Parts: sequence; C-alpha cells; structure tokens
Amino acid sequence: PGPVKKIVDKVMDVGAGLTPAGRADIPGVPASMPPTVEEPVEPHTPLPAKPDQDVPTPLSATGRTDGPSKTVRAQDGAFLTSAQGARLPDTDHSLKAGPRGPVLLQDHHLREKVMHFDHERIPERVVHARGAAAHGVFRGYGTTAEVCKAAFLAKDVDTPVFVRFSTVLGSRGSADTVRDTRGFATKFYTSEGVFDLVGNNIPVFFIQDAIKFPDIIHAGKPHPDREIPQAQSAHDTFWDFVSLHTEATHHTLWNMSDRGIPRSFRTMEGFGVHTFRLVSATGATTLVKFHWKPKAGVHSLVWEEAQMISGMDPDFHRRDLADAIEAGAHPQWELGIQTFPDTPEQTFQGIDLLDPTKIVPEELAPVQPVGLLTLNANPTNFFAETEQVAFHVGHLVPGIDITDDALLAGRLFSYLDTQITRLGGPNFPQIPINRPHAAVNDMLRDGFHQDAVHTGVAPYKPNSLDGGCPFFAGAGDHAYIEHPTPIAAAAKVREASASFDDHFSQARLFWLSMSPAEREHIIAAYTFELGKCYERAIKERTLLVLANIDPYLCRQVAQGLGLPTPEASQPLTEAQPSPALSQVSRTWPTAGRVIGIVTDGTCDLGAVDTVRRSVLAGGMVPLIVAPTGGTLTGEGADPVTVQRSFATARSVEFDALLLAGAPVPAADAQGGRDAKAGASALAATPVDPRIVLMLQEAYRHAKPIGGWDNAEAALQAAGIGADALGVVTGSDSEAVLRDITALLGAHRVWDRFPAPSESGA
Ligand code: HDD
Repeated sequence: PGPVKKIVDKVMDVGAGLTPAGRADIPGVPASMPPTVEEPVEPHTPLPAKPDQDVPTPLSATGRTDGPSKTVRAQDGAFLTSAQGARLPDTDHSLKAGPRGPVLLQDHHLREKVMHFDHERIPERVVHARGAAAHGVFRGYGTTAEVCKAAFLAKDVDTPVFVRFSTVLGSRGSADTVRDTRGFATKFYTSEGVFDLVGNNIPVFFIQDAIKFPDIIHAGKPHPDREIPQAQSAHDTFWDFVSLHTEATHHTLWNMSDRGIPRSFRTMEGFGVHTFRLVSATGATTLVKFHWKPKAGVHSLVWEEAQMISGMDPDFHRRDLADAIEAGAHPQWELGIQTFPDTPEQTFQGIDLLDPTKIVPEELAPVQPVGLLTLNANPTNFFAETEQVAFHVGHLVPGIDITDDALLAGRLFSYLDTQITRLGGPNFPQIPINRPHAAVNDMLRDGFHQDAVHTGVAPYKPNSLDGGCPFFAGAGDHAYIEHPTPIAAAAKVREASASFDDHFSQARLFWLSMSPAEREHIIAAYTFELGKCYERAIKERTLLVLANIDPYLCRQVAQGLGLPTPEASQPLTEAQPSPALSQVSRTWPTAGRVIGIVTDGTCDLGAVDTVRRSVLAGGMVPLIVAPTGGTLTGEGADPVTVQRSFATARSVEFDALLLAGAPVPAADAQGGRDAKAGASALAATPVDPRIVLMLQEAYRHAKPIGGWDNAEAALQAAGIGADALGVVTGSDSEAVLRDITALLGAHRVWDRFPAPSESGA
C-alpha cells in the first residue's frame, strides 16, 4: 500500500505547479528556492537523480562501482558552459552586429550549439526500435548447481541487470499497444562478464534460419512505396509472406492471440526462444530453454482497448513501467528453465530442439525456477541508457553455450554488426550502459569514439614489452571455454532438416489449448488483419493455412471475410492441449491493478474515501474520476482529491470501475427525487454521456463494474442490467469492493465475451 500511495499522490500533483514538492529539501539546492513556476536564478549544484532513478550500482567511467558518479561526470558545476568548459553569460541571443544583426560567423557558441543539435539523432534499431527499459537486480536461487556453473545463478548472488522491452515493427515514435511481438532483452552484469538473454514474449519465431530475417522484416515493416502502415502487421506484404512461408504459422498464431497485445510489460512472459546448452562444473551438458514468469500474472488487452490506447496514450506501456517503479511497486519475474538431455539427436519427446518454431509444452518439461528478477530503478537518461544499450546473443558467460540452431547462428553475427552503424563504431562496449562490471583487459584499440586511454605499447600477444600482460585464464580462473561439442561429418548444403517441415502441428496445439473466449479473439484478429489486406489471393492463401490449423477457425475467418472456406491440404494432427498456454482459468494477484472510482460532489464522500483507502490497502491503485478536476468536499467528510475529470478519463485506463452513486434521502425513497440526487451526474436524467460511454466500454471489454447508492441508474442508462455478469451493486460499498477484487483475480469477466457456437476442438 505504501508505494502505491505514492503514485496516487503523484497523480494528484498534476496541475499543482511545475516544482515537485520537497525540492527544497534536496541537498545542494538552496532552501530559499521557491516552489514556483519562475525560473530560479541563484547558482547551485546540479540536482541529483530522482529517487526512482537511484541505481543501486552507479555506473562509473569503467563500469565498476568505485568510480565517480555518472551525474558528476556529465554535469559538473553550477554554471552553463560550452563543451570546452568556458562559462557562458547567455544562450538566448546570437552574437550580432547590433541588436538587429547581422549574425556574426565568429559566434562559437551558436555554431557549437546548432552543430551538436544537428547530430543528436542516431539511426533507430532496424527492428525493436520502440522500447522502454529499467535497471534492476537478479538474485540466483542456487538451484542450477548440477547443470550450470554460471556464477550469477548461484544461491543469493545479486547481479545488476538492465532490461529493455520493445515492439518489433514500429518506429521509435510508434504506439505501445499495437499488435506485435514484444522484445524482452536482459543484460546481466555478472562477475564473469556480461550475459545477454535477448528474448521475446512469444516462445517461437517466424523463421527457422536467420537468412530469412531480412525477408520477414521487409514484409512486416511498412510498404516501401508509401511507408504505411506503421507498427502493425495488418497489411498485404506481411500476409503475403507468412501465407507463402508457412513455417511462420505458429508465431503468427501467437501474434493473433491475446499475447500480441499485452496489458503491460509487467504482465508479460519472456522466452529465450532458442535451445541453449548449459555446462556444469564437471563439464556435463544439458540442453535448456529459458522462461521469464511475471509475478503479476500474464494479462493482455482486448483489441478495441489496444486500438483506443494507441490514440489516447501511445506511451501506455512505457508510462506503466516507469510509474510502477517510481511508486516502489517493483515488477518481478522468475527466471525458469526447461532442461532436456543433450543427446546427439537434440530432440525431446519427438520435438526438434533446434527448430525455433517449436515449443516444448510445460506439461512435458516443467519450468524450474532458478532466480528472481526485480526492476527497481528507472533510467536516468533515456538516450544514454535505453537507446544506447546494445544487446548481443553472443554475450555469454561460462556455463552457458549455444547450440546449432541456424536462427541463433545468424543472430550471433547480426547483433555485433548492427551496432557499427547504430552506435557509430566498434567501441560501443565503452558506452556506460554497455560496460561490463567485470574487469576488462582486452587488446582492442583505437577506432571511432575510443574513450579509453590505454597504457603500454604491446596490444598483442605474445609480448615481452608489456611484461606479457594480459595473461590467459584457465577454467579455474572462470575462462569462457567453448564446450567441445562434436560436429558430425556432413556435406555442405543449403537445406533444412526434414523435421523442420512440420509447420502446423504446434499451431494446432496452441489453438487447442485456448479457452473459447481466447479462440474468439484469435478469429477476430485474423478477420481484422486480413480485412485490411487488399489482395484477395493473399486472403485466400491465408485461409488455406488456417484450414491446416483448425476447420472452425478457418470457417469463421472465411465468413468474416466473405470468402469460401477451403479444405485442409493435410490431415490435422491430434495434439494434446497445453493448459499453461492459456491466460484464462487461473487466478492472479490483484496488486498493481487500477480501479476507477467514478463520483461527483453529491455522493457519500465518506464512503468514497473509505473505499479509496481499502483499494490502496489491497495494493491496488484507486483513481478518483469526477466531473471536474480539483477536490471534492462535503460536510463531515475528508476532502477527496480528483485524479481524472470526466473530460480526461477513459475506460481503458482502468481494470475495474466503481460507481459511487448519490444516496436517496428517506423522504425521496417514497417518491419524487430530491434536488441533491437530481443534480448527481450519476443519477441525473440523462446520465452524463461520458459516464455512459465509460461504462459501455468497460462492460464490452469484460471489466468488473461495481456500484452503490443507486448506481443502477447510471448502469441502466448504459444499457447494463444490475444483474449482468461481473456487475456488483449493493448498499455496502466495502462489500462491493470485495466482490470486484475477487473478480479482478481472473483479470476479466471472461464469460461476458460472446460464446462461440462450437468450440472448434
Ligand atoms: Fe533480434 C534486436 C529478439 C531474431 C537481428 N532482437 C532485437 C531485440 C530483441 C530481439 C528483444 C531488441 C534488443 C534491444 O532491446 O536492444 N531477435 C530476437 C529474438 C529472435 C531474433 C527473440 C529470434 C529468436 N534478430 C533475430 C535475427 C536477426 C536479428 C534472426 C538477424 C539475422 N535483432 C537483430 C538486430 C537487432 C535486433 C538487427 C536490432 C537492434 C539490435 O539488434 O541491437 O541485430
């Protein structure tokens, strides 16, 4: 409750002035600095980072903990200076011959300022351009000792991490809630060097060989002629490619499911996708797949919500992550592993472990927890950290090795290569966010943006001039030694293993594992996306693909498109469903969920305040919605601060809605309506249309709705019966909240979604 309270207070500050409360208490800032919108003029030292940006292990010039703080390095002294440190008296006027000009070429400050500005942008990532990140810590459970010697997995070892979440297709400025795969990349600054786990929120990939990556990305990105549409797959080139290249079927189905539109980064699973190889201290090997399991549960948006948020708050996921961390509600994930014997076939129960379009269902190989990730600090500077962080699947530590997955092989080349263009040269590991926290003594020298001043004369080995330094490490010194995996003699071919030809059985497994509501969402997603395509041939070809997943899916989408339903071209497999793939039928924690309390001045303010406090006590976030901003006051009740006005609130921000109606006085109960109740925005006739809209949307998106004190009038105006599914009314506001919280445990009122006429199983 404590941390969540902070976030609510922060919301309350909005509109209260530009100066955050308490700034005068910050060391180094004169107490006389007035809390005003006026610009302070007294010189003082730079302000420290905000509390939520307090990285436990500050990055120093070497990436080690014992150097100067990054703030001191970048911003030193009270005075504005040029990049060369000359103090400046003015930055508002160019140097001119008289006040009316002309401007003089000798104005160094003007030229330096504009020159730098002209070069502030770097190329955005060719994929995953839009992202948000946070610092954190990973604590090993020590459960992997038998299979993996990596030091960071040992019991109670704390390792600093930096995690970046992203969408794949959109540009840097695109919206967060588009339908897409999400990146989940983690940089572990371990004592044995940097380990990057560069995964996604979907456990399979579109392609089995990295040589197809430029093809799938060219197809998914906007059309090359008009550069539209932005950040989405609902267009001809994407469906053209995936309908022809059917190994994309499984990943595409995940994208069309609720997994393609997560509720929040905090409620996403993460997957390493490939099979990696673990090596134990004795040299024994085990094949492994990595999983991230969010403590907050796995939740998604519904499609209409996602579309509305794209317009209303394109930064929805980025804001959610930063707000949660600032509030002290630190998001957590458990790292888990599925392990498989390292046999020469590299298969598990018939599943080819080198095929990245395949999962191993958790029911066949349980996910074993190996450590806990906690994100506890926001970046101090977006560009320096989030934009410049460089992940690479080849950043490995002793105990974690690669396999012969052909998708992984291409990635091992691509992630180093791309940084040359993106970060301007080979010295990107020296950028503070990329610096290892382990000691670095390489023999890489010179190049663009070389920050280090290397000593010695012999960056080569063997040498005697630098005393033979640096020296080779042995296994006992934590050297990274590639596991000597035997390679079978073979002819050079451009071919894939025959087992890679199965493109449909696991797509069917996924489909069969979905609940009826999730299946309807998938049908709606395919119908929407293909409905946005122009070419009939592309739609028809995709229907052929769907026929090989499931006849019901195919028929429903065909109906929606107004096209005939084709027959499957091969027999359907009888896959065993994997319940772990469904997000429904489980109860999740409710901490961190957002509850809108809709009210106005005429309601029982005491009840509103009590409910607000109970929501906070439950670790959830209450936001008061009222006709205007400001504070609600009433006789005998504490003032209640409004966080959202009817003009700024929209249903998509809330996981559940509560309506604080207007109590009807005893006299009124016998007939007629008293002036107070009549003036209520919730009981007025007609009910404020913005409330009606909010209720209708929340109902359509299957969110729990509760109300007390004649809230039925507003529900009625929205066409919602007081006895409708997931709607709770009554006179006891606390009891209503209890019921709503219980409903939130399921995330949505799933039965409210239209039931399919046949399950498709
Ligand atoms: Fe990739 C970025 C995840 C296949 C080439 N990829 C990138 C990021 C994530 C992934 C999360 C963003 C990292 C960040 O936040 O900076 N990529 C994946 C996964 C894949 C995958 C899970 C398949 C299992 N990627 C893949 C292939 C190639 C690339 C096959 C090239 C052959 N990916 C890149 C890249 C990016 C990248 C071009 C863009 C920016 C960057 O690397 O640093 O090199």
